[in-house]
Parts: sequence; structure tokens; C-alpha cells
Amino acid sequence: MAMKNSTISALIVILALFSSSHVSYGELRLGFYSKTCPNVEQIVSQVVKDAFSKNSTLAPLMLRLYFHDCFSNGCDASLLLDGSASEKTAPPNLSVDGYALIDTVKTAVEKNCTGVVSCSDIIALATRDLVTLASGGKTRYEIPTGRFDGKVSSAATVKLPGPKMSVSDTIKMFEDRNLNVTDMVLLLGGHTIGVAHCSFILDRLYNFKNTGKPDPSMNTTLVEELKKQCPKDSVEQVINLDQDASSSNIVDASFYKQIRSRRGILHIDQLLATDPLTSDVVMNLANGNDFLARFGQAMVKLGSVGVLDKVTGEIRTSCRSCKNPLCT
Ligand code: HEM
Ligand SMILES: *[C@@H]1O[C@H](CO)[C@@H](O)[C@H](O)[C@H]1NC(C)=O
Ligand SMILES: *[C@@H]1O[C@H](CO)[C@@H](O)[C@H](O)[C@H]1NC(C)=O
Ligand SMILES: *[C@@H]1O[C@H](CO)[C@@H](O)[C@H](O)[C@H]1NC(C)=O
Ligand SMILES: CC(=O)N[C@H]1CO[C@H](CO)[C@@H](O)[C@@H]1O
Ligand SMILES: CC(=O)N[C@H]1CO[C@H](CO)[C@@H](O)[C@@H]1O
Repeated sequence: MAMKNSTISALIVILALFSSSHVSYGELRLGFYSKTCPNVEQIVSQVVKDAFSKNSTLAPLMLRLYFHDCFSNGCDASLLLDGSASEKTAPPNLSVDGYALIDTVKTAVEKNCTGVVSCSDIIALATRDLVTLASGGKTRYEIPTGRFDGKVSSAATVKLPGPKMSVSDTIKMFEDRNLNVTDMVLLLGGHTIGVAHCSFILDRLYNFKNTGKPDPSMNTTLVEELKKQCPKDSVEQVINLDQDASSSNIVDASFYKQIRSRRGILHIDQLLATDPLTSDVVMNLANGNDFLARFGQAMVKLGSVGVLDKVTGEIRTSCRSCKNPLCT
């Protein structure tokens, strides 16, 4: 039986609407909880603000947690699950923290609206608020919600880029998650705050590629400064990722200016400034072209990677354990 033309056009419109919203943000939308938990964003902001005022290192911790969670198997809070072989036990997560803040926020949210808000949305909202706080209030992005929590977490499936990878291999990993090269350069701007352990750069300071010399791409003034902070046998010592001392803890574009002065810390950070695949974007951002707003948009895009829905995911009661008994 033939369908009426009007029915067919209506179907086409519905399909077009569905696929366009699907392509951009999975099932996410702004104000997903406007009926079921209208105060969720205020509750998250309040708890986060109080915590940040006591300890501002929560900003880099949470930013990195968001990146690791979203990059490995999607933004599904699987990184939060405890367990002897869950994602958080994988070596790249060893220094990720911020779990305690998520627990505090989750408890506050559950008190107000029980069993409604996912841990993955709490991570996304808390990270957004911490970016705002760490920018000194200079930026704030709206972040769509509607993520559901994963029912699987396995250290074996953690896939993250390493700091010694090439720019082109790193681009490939981002592209596999629908993040393009511009998004990648913007997101690595996350290294405008926080620290790295000296162990990641001892080779750059003392024995680059077994030459017995420092990495020639590192500013020689910086090499001397860092040698003092990172002696050859450093284990616990950390150094700022943004070597502009006046803004090491501030979310701003200084990271790009630093890497253009050969003052990048991680090898991949430094490569961004010189590799022809990324150097133009770096120059553009270093010259003050709207980093804060564009960073927010890239964070939103990162927040849409591998999002689960209510069939594939669940709403946890505690962020550290699944409700689903089959969860591994
Ligand atoms: C190619 C991609 C990336 C690589 C290879 C990488 C690597 C690293 C490494 C090795 C550290 C130091 C960890 C430690 O010593 O404890 C670090 C720290 C950090 N990363 Fe990345 N990262 C990448 C992308 C990102 C992205 C996209 C973000 C966020 C948008 C991010 C945010 C951070 C933050 C905030 C810290 C500091 C954490 C702290 O102070 O506790 N990173 N990253
Ligand atoms: C802030 O939190 C970090 C990470 O949990 C911790 O190492 C540091 O000692 C804390 N700082 C203060 C002032 O409490
Ligand atoms: C990357 O994606 C952003 C946002 O989705 C878009 O505006 C930009 O044009 C893309 N850039 C490249 C180089 O494809
Ligand atoms: C090295 O860093 C200093 C600041 O410490 C800067 O003035 C200088 O221009 C940098 N050198 C190069 C080659 O970029
Ligand atoms: C902060 C945190 O929970 N880190 C964990 C990362 O993995 C190690 C190894 O299993 C745990 O001991 C840490 O607690
Ligand atoms: C859904 C729900 O319980 N909302 C409440 C959250 O808390 C505020 C006060 O802080 C109430 O006004 C809401 O009704």
C-alpha cells in the first residue's frame, strides 16, 4: 500500500531532525533534567565552588578525569568504578584524582532528586564549573546533559594517547572519537593548568634519544630551570605544565604562547607548536583568538564521545559501583 505524500514528507522531516541531532550530540541536550531535577546545576555548582575554595588543585584533577573518562570507552563514568581491574587501576590513571569530589556532589544531588542524575553528567557539570572557576570567571560554557553510566569498566580497554607519541598518531586517536585536529589542539590547551611528574621529562632534560644531551627543542633557559626542580633521580617531584609562572593555575591561552617559546613540558605539547599539522592553529590561539570560548566548545564535543542511553547505560546510586549485577 502506498503511503500518502504528506506522511512521507513528515517521515523525512522526522528522520532529518533525528539524524542531525544524533550526529551532533548523541542523546544529549541542554537542560535534560529541567523536569526531573531542576536544581541539579545549582547543586553541583555550590558543592564544587566550596571545594575549589578549599583546594584549587581540584580543577586540573577533574579536567584530566573528564578527559580520561570520555576518551576511554566514552563519557560513561566507568573511570569512577572501584574494583581490582577497573579502568582507574590502569597505569595512566595512577595520578587521576577528584573521585572524592564526585562522591560529595553525588550525595548532595541524590538528597534532592534520588536516582535521576548520572555520574557521567555530574563529571561533565563539575568539570565545566571548575573550568569557570579556574579561569577566574572569564568563561562559562553550557554543557548538554543526558549521559547514562556505563556498566563495564576494565583496565584492559583503557586507550589513551601517550606523551611521546607523534602528532599524526595522536590526531588519529582523536579522530577515532570524532574530534578533529583543531579540537585536539584546543583540548590539549587543558595543559594550561596542573602538573606533571618529572619522570615524564627526565629524558628531555638529561638524555634525549640517548644522546646524553637535553631535547634540542626545549628552550635552554627552561632546561636549566627544570633541572633544579627535577633532579636525575626524581620520583615524586612535579612541575607545572604551563611554565608561565603568573598563570600556571589559570585557564587561559598562555600554554600556546609558552610552547611557541619552546617552553612546553610534555614532548607532545612541544610538538604541537612545530608540527605543520598543528602549528597554524597553535599560532592562532597564541595570538589571542578566542581560546576560552573555543576551548569550551571543544570540551562540549569531548563530552559527547561514546555517550550511552538508558538502554545501554544506567543511573548509579553510588558513583563507585554499578547497580546492574552483571556489571564487571
Ligand atoms: C595527547 C593527549 C594528552 C596526553 C599525551 C596527556 C598526557 C598527560 C600527562 C603525561 C600528564 C601528567 C600526569 C602526571 O604526571 O601525573 C597530564 C596531565 C594533565 N592533563 Fe593531559 N594529556 C593529554 C591530553 C589532555 C587533555 C585533552 C586534557 C583536558 C582537556 C588534559 C588535561 C590534563 C591536566 C589538567 C593535567 C594535570 C593534572 C594534575 O595536575 O593533576 N590532558 N597529561
Ligand atoms: C589539595 O588536594 C591535593 C590532591 O588531593 C593534595 O595533594 C593537596 O595536599 C591538597 N592541598 C591542600 C592545601 O589541602
Ligand atoms: C573541527 O570541528 C569543529 C567543531 O565541530 C569545526 O568548527 C571545525 O571547522 C573543524 N575543523 C576542521 C579542521 O575540520
Ligand atoms: C626561552 O625562554 C625565554 C623566557 O624564559 C624567552 O625569553 C626566550 O625568547 C625563549 N627562547 C626561545 C628561543 O624561544
Ligand atoms: C586516585 C586513584 O584512585 N587512583 C588509583 C589508580 O590505580 C591505583 C592502582 O590500582 C590505585 O591504587 C589508585 O587508588
Ligand atoms: C526535586 C527536588 O527535590 N527539588 C528540591 C531541591 O532542593 C530545593 C531547595 O534547595 C527545593 O526547592 C527543590 O524542590
